[in-house]
Amino acid sequence: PFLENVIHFPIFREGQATTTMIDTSPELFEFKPRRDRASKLLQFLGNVIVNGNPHAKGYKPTAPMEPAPLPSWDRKQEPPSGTRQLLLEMGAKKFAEWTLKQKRLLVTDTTFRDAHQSLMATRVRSTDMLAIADAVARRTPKLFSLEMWGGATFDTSMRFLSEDPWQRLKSLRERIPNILFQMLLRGANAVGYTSYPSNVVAGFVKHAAACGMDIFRVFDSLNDLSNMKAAMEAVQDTHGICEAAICYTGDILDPQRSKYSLKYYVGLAKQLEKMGAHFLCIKDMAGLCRPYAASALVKALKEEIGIPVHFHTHDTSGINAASILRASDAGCDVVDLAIASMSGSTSQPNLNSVVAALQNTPRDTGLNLDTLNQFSDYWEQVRGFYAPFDTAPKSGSAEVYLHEMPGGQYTNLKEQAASMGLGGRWPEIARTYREVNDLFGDIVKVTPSSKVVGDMALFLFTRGIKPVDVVNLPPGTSWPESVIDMLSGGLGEPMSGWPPALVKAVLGTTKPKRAKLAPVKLKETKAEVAAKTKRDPSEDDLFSHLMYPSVFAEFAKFQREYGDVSALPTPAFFYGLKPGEEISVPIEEGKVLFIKLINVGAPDKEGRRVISYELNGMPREASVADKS
Ligand code: 3PY
Ligand code: ZN
Repeated sequence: PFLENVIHFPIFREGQATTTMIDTSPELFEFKPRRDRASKLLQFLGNVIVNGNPHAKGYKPTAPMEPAPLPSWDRKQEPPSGTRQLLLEMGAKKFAEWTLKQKRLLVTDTTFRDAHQSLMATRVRSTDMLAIADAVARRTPKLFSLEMWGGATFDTSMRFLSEDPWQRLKSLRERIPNILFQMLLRGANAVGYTSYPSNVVAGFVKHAAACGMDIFRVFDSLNDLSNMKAAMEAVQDTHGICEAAICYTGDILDPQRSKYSLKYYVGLAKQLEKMGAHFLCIKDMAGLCRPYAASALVKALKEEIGIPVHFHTHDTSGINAASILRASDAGCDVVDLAIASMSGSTSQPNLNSVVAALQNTPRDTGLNLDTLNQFSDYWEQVRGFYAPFDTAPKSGSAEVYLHEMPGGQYTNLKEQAASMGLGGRWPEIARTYREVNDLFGDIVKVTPSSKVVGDMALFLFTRGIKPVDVVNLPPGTSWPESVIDMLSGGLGEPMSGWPPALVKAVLGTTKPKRAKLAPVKLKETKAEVAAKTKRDPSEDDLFSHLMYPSVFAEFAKFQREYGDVSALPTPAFFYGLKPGEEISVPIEEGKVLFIKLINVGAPDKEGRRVISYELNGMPREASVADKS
């Protein structure tokens, strides 16, 4: 075991070993018995069975959760060629020209990313996407793209699902080789909530493209285009499509709200086209772009810019399918929609119904409605697995025009308020959120700027301070870190700057100076990651660490203890097994573990329980400390 430890020791593997290595590395003498993959999984399951999954909010299903009905697909058929082949043949610029020539309305399916980010706190696990992936590749090859990565999926997958976001990307890519993959990239904030140095953002983009990402939707949370430059340039150095977004807020049809006018958005779009964007996205993250505003905006953009227009919206108000149809009539090239049972409310409008609406019209999408309805049946059942996280409003609400909260934030902030015992006061919190927006000078609100507004709203609400009174408070109030950082310029500059009276109230008279972030030394960082994770870090590990150092360290520790738990069926992962219940877990191509729970023993003197299983027909046990 000593030699085994030495061979796997990162310093030794990197050829950096010296004679002091043995003296300075006591871990070389730790000879823990190595558990095999199956034992690790049984241990994890045992913990969930005895103590519950700490991320399942204590939810206990009242009835067994049946597997979701998988749509059939022809196993002999290779996936037909699709948009990905076109992109790889033509390159991004020619592919954009091809897009402009299409008569049909092109459709992006957001089910794998924004739909569950907005409805179920981003909790959908890879296994539930992989199960339907073969059917998606063969039965909806006419989709323009699948939005399946980025945004909040990167950290939530490690933080709450204990699975590797890079593996999700690579596994889905293998199963779906024909449809473009799309991700949401927060400009200089990449997939995080803070700014990263340009070389980190560029390295992240390059690695994501190498793992199979095709379309990078780049935005900035204050529409500060200088924050998008490095990410856009990095995408332009890959095979991928640089889709630059203008974040939509306010109402272009409202003369009282003149800050965010049609002219403002067209101006931004023109600059982004000049910066080399291949596509332009209208990113309506809160679902504020009302139907007639959508026609006016798309019409103006189609007249003023020469690249395809991609419309992203949310159905929070309940009326945004109409915005999609108006955008389509105005010549929009591509729209974002979600499979029926994963659509509506804070998610995207209903893909199936929009497809039906356009049948036998010049903009018929060419997608098969029967297939989409089968996909919806699958997702309806899967959605039930995530019941404790499924907290989106049941119906559309025009309240969104007051608070202007992004779809992905709404459920999160509501949960946060509920956990502080403020659930019943939501309408007042929503109003405070709006008042904080006005205090900040009426800003674009999307991750991370929306989070800052939310932090401030809760901060003020819980202290009974009215947002208008902030500028009159005495100096020395301890404001939330995120507010101090944003007003110091940490997220860039909003149009027309921060209100001076607010800056003075929060930061005092010292003028904040922000230095440009120095590039990270990637090679040295890799050595740090090796020391932290006790393994030879991959590029995946490096970028996971750079985005979220402590979340990644926790995740790497989890992996050492339990291995890869991503293939466990979701009900077993969150809620464990009942005696007699059996699951199958495909751990690699051609290798399946059949796990049956036989018995949960009584606690011994130390409070440990023996869990008896059958693993592929043979008895196995795990011993678990009962924490109750
Ligand atoms: C994100 O940044 O995660 C978003 O979905 C913004 O709309
Ligand atoms: Zn969105």
